[in-house]
Amino acid sequence: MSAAEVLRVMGDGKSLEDRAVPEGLGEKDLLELFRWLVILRTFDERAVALQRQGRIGTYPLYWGEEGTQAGALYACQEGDWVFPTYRQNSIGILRGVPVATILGWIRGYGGPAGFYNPRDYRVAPICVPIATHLPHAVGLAWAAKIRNDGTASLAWFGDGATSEGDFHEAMNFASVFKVATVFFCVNNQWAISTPVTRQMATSTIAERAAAYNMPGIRVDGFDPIACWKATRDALERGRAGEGPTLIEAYCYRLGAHGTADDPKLYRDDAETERWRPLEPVGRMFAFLSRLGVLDESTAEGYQQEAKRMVADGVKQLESIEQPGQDVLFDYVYSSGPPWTFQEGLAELESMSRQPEVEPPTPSPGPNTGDVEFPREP
Ligand SMILES: Cc1ncc(C[n+]2csc(CCOP(=O)(O)OP(=O)(O)O)c2C)c(N)n1
Ligand SMILES: [Mg+2]
Repeated sequence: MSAAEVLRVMGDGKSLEDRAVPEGLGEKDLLELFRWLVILRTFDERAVALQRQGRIGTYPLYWGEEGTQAGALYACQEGDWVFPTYRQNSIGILRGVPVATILGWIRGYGGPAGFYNPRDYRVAPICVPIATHLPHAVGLAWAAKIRNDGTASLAWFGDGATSEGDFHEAMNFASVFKVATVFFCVNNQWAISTPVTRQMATSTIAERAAAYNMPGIRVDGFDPIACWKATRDALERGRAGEGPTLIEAYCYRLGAHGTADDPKLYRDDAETERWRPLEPVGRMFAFLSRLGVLDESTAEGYQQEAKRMVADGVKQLESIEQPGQDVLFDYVYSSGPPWTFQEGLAELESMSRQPEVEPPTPSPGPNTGDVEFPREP
């Protein structure tokens, strides 16, 4: 397959044809994968509503990217580590992280209320700095290779992340040392307001793999089955000692960058509407219905289960006593705080006790356009 070809299994019932379900995915798997999509979608929609109600903080929605998450995770073995970004914030739920913990993280809680122990779930901390988790994913797989324990790692990241040095360093190291890392790039074509055409001079992300002598596979990112297949093949390759793979899941960011963003300011709604019919949840439901694997009532059952799961998580979150600001520092220092710590903390506490002071009104002064710089002594 050339880098420009897009691997796709699910058609759209119109111009895109259905292809055969790849070997290794039975009916039970297809249903479970669909169930995962429904859980992710339900969480995402509820989280946006909670943010609007002021019950959680700014939220990076992923509406439409569920297939890139569930499909890739479903291909992993239990012992494999996954490295999410803010965009895959709730992936841990599919590995048993409580819904309330993820919501607590989005609400800004520290400590156990807003954080899970990554080792318990083999889900690395949700990464907000762009691409910084990629070298970590490679390091983990490198350690596994040295131990020869068969563990692989998978890291999701966006199109924008491919412009970071960490992306290059991780790809280079992984390919030189032939570690079992799957670089799963969700090319949703936007990095906040920067379109992918301003991100790179190549026409695909997959072709950039050639620079590291690793395979670059392009899949339909709205097709969870294609995402599963590409990831399964890449993991097999990694476990066989053949090294890393770059997967480009080509799709489109159907929602805003986050709840604090308004994409109307920088892109045309008409383009978004062209991509919307390809979104994975409705499309997989239609595909599985055409195959005779899924019906309305089973899908409805999944939906009800997911709604209950998220509603219980919200209840649990809101029953937790809100932590104080001192938890901010709980996990910062591995060998105790530095000697300046108490002094800094006292200052912070006194600042938060001070009444708010009205800022002085600036005098208008003559507007000559000249800027006065302080003179050197
Ligand atoms: C190192 C770093 N630089 C800048 C930012 C601010 N920032 C947050 S999200 C984002 C865009 C990332 O786009 P992309 O990698 O395509 O991922 P997407 O948000 O589309 O999932 C930027 C620049 C950051 N979080 N970290
Ligand atoms: Mg992006």
